[in-house]
Amino acid sequence: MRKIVRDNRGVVLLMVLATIVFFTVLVVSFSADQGLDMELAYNFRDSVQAQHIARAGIEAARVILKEDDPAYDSDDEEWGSFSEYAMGASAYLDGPSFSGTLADECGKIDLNSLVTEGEQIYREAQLQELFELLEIDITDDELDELMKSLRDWLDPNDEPEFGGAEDEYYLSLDPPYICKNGPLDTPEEILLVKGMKPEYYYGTENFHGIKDYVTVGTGGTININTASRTVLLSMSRTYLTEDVVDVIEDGRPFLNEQDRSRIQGLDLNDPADEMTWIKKTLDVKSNLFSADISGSMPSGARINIKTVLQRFQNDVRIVYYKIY
Ligand SMILES: [Ca+2]
Ligand SMILES: [Ca+2]
Repeated sequence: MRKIVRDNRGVVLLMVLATIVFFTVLVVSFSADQGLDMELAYNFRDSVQAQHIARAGIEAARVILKEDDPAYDSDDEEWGSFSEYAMGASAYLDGPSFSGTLADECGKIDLNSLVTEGEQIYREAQLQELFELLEIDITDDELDELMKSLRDWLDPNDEPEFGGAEDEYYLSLDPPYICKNGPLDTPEEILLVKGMKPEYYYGTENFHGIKDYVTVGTGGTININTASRTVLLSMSRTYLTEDVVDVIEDGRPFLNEQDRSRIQGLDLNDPADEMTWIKKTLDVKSNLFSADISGSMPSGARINIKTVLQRFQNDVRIVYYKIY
């Protein structure tokens, strides 16, 4: 009997110990959970704040563009030094900050203009010349088929050109998708087109891709003040030669259309059809800008926002918005 009682005591002691261990584990894991919850809450709070800071940067970009002189656009204007402005503005925020760039999209080639009525031969030649200037590793036949497929992708009809592609081709893919039959919404959409390889867009260690030279939504005009040397050269082998592009780069900014007559070696009165196209395409102003801005908190939380801003009459609209 005594032995049994002693055994019971042992069992009770074990039960008490087990209970204490159980509650200790519970309390420790509860407070660890609470700590994790708090950390998650702080992270969430900081990322929301970082997002608002980035958004404030976008608003600052909109105001700068609203106040800009729309008669001509050149990066010697205030919008061209947005990154310095962001640094200065952030100094007042005491901790949080935003940084980024505001760039002109009209210095690039609008991919959608490939199907612009009456301009197709010049647009196609320009895009092909771009591939050539960048020394992208693609054969002439592959490039020719890519141009046809891109035209089919953009044009509203469903009849493929020889070497091109419409629904029948895209629906046979895994996963299948339908042909756009309309303008691209973003330049990256070109990656869906038959024959377009990622390396042509993003580049490799051996050549630059077309990414930094193409856009969508500008309507096709090219701003002589902001276009890169490559984009200017791609416009015309005959008229926009290395020498003429030198003159353009040295003569910036061009303040209005008449001002373009300062470009020695480029006779805008030449009656050739190609010159008529150049005269119409080579502009001194822009209507589309991209703002790539990140907001940061002292904790390290960081949110990036990419927007495309369209200047229309007296307003600046956000036409594309991506958080990444
Ligand atoms: Ca301006
Ligand atoms: Ca089509």
